[in-house]
Amino acid sequence: MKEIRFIHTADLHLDSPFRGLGHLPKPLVQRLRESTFTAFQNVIDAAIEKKVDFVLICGDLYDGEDRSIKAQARLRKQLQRLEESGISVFMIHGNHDHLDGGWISLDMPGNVRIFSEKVESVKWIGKNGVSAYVYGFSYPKRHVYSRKIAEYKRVEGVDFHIAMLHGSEEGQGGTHQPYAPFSVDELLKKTMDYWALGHIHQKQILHSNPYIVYPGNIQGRHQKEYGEKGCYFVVLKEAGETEVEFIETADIRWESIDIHIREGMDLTQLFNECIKEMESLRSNKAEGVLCSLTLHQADLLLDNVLRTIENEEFLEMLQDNADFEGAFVWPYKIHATMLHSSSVIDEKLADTIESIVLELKSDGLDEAIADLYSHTYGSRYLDAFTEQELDEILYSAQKLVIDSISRMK
Ligand SMILES: [Mn+2]
Repeated sequence: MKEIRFIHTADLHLDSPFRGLGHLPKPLVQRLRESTFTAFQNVIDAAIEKKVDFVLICGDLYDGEDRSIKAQARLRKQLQRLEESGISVFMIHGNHDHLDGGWISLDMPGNVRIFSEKVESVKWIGKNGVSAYVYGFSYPKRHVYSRKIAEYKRVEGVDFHIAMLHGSEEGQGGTHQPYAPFSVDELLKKTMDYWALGHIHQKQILHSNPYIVYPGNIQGRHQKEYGEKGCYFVVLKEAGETEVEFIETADIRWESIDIHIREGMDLTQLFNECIKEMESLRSNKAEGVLCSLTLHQADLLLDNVLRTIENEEFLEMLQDNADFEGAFVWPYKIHATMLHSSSVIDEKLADTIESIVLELKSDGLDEAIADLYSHTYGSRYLDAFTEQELDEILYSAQKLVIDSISRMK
């Protein structure tokens, strides 16, 4: 039976600067600055190990528009490893690494096909005669708002059809610019066997059979890009059943931990619980984990314990024995939330406020801040709020309302 094996990756953001982390230990900062390269090496290792036919790289290879020479040289080195293993590479450029720049370009090895700004169809023929068309285009400039999807046309005469596209699904909102918009229905109408997407950094399978996939980025660049990061290994089969497997590639993973404080909890208990939760995040691979801790209802702690949290002594206790070689778990921040005292206002009113907060949590808050993200300049600089940050905003709002009412009494 005919089949094709490939790796689908996107949003490498090679040489991301990891700004604003100067307060972290030096060896950790060094490892973070190296992490996009390490993650890409992990992608290439997987491609070689899985003996794939080709690798699809769906845009935003470089983080900066200036495409540092360092990033290009190291990308080339990894692509050469694929060339030595007889693996082809299909590559499109996205909004971060569009074609309209004044940078110096290093030539890529002969196994690499870079798509131009027009939607192209490139024929691929494997060793055993299996054939495919790979479709795609590169961003000619940073902002591409047009419906490029209209230019994708299936060309008959091969076994498989694989389309690459750096763009956003319509109506997703969020913080990503609405570049090269499409709807899932539109993609399905093109009757491709696989849609290899890029642009959205959170991995998502929009459709299966045929698969429409955002692999997400290969390495989280800050706390909002948390959880597993990696690429997809795909086996397309003639009979139609496609297999997809997620492969984690990040060198450092961002995570968060919630600790619920109980009345009478002492310092040792709190410490042990934090350590236990941190250890549960430890990876069995060489991956490091950076975590933030949220202590809920921290005002239930004894005053002298609470003080060690406020003056960061407690965080330093948890950060002891920092070793940033291989796998590690390291807490970089502790956040404490306080249990509000509802005795200052009457119970019924407190319940009403609580239910409004819950309502906002499920729906209204997104709507309330939507204008920020549709703003041309705002959307460029703002990242999406994490669940935790949304909780903090709601908590502060709730506290503000309760405090104001109490003062009126
Ligand atoms: Mn990107």
